[in-house]
Amino acid sequence: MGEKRSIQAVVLSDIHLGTFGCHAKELLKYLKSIRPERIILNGDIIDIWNFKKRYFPKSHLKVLKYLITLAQKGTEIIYITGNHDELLRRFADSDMGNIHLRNQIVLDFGGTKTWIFHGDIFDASIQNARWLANLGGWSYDLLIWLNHYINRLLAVLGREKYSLSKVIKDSVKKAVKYIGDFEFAAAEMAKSKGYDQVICGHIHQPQMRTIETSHGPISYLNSGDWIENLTALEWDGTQWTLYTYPLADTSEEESDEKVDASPSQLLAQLLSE
Ligand SMILES: [Mn+2]
Repeated sequence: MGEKRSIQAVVLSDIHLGTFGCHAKELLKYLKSIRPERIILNGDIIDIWNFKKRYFPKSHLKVLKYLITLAQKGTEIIYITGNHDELLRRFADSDMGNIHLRNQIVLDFGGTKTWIFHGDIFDASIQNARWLANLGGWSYDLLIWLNHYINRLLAVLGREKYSLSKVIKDSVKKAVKYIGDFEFAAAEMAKSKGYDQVICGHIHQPQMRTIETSHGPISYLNSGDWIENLTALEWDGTQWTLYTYPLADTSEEESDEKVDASPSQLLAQLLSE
């Protein structure tokens, strides 16, 4: 690996360590390519919901170990809780060396007062299925393919054709509406509270844009996720950039050894390092 890129801050969210979809190897590669002064983990980093399934490959553990090593070497890490790691919420505001656990935080970036939180607080107010926002292209293709065979079967049975893709298209429309509603809700709330900028995660939709609210314009940023988009927000001291991990470097299959250990064993292993 060549020179590490020095950056002041990086925001990551929705890594979902402990789930099959998490691109931990790619994330570790990315983390090793940068030298950040401060790392902001904006929720759903460790997927504690899925912890009981005992899926925690070595590559996922390596990410945690690497982050802890960075903290020991002086990198400031702010861990903001999300809904998949909400178990940590009751420990919020605790500090362990350079690691700070928070439910939300307000930071200054070049004179811009920035409110950072995960974003699941809007789930109850936005009326749309959460999973729709994560509908990937591959599942659409799969449904078209499936639809083809369903219709062949229906034809054999002498029944009418059925359009699954129509259902999907409507769902995608709903997903797009959900994303728009979420971004607007975050912008509106942040602006009404007097912030100049808001950074969220949660919807797995990377973004950097200005949103017009009833109180004026506000800068809305979202760091995306490490399931589908493999993105991060980087602050170089002057401006924000949305980093996207190069697709060519993505390994599709996980050839990982599974670590078969209970959460408490894993924790003990981590602490003993
Ligand atoms: Mn979330």
